[in-house]
Amino acid sequence: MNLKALTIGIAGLAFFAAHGDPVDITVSDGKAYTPSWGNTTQKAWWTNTSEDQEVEPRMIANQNWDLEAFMLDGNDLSMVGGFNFQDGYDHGGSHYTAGDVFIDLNGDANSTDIDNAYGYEYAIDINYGAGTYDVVDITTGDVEFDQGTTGPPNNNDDSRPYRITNGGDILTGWSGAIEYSDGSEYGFAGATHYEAGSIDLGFLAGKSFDLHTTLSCGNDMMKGSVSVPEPATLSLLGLSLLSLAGLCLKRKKD
Ligand SMILES: [Ca+2]
Ligand SMILES: [Ca+2]
Ligand SMILES: [Ca+2]
Ligand SMILES: [Ca+2]
Repeated sequence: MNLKALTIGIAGLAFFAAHGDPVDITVSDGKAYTPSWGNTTQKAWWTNTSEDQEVEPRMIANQNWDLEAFMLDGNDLSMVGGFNFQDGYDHGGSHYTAGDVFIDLNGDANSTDIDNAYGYEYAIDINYGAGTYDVVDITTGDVEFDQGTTGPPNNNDDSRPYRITNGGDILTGWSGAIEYSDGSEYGFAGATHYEAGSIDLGFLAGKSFDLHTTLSCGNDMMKGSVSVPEPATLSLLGLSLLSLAGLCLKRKKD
């Protein structure tokens, strides 16, 4: 390795945080079809192999309810789906809406512990109609949640939490506007697509985190994950690059 290669290597590290190269950060939401349920017509959508063309087990299975991916472009987060984030979706005389985005910093997120904000540290509190959002610290213990219809008899309470309605502390300087597009450029399956972005996650810079979102009925939920190398790992990598460069320089002198 020479100094030119070293420079390219460091530029490569910086590239991961650059704009213009959206990365799919979606991870499996951990639910899967159980053969004993016996429904063979919809089970193709109740898989755990992909988030696209997948909804939660026993929920209505089609593109209108499909949450497809969390995309991260630099610090800008977007959600892509067959579900219409901006307008919601009408079905059976009810109106269904997309939920807030929840952020977990320490791996203890869950769908049951409402008293501890389900283990989440932040909520992106989104007003889809107005196209605005706030970042809310929800570790204060006085946060109120709306569960929508994510409960019995629908067997989808695993999709919680849906959204916050009150409490928490808004992070000054991190509120913003939601941008909408048709999301078709990402190539997910299904005829119709929607995208809601760009949410600035700059307040999480340098941190690893997990994401969660769902719909008011819990018909589909989606998780995402970003893993940032520990500072110790990065300095070790830097040191080894530098020592390699030093080694090459020494050899050139021989
Ligand atoms: Ca799809
Ligand atoms: Ca899905
Ligand atoms: Ca947590
Ligand atoms: Ca899902």
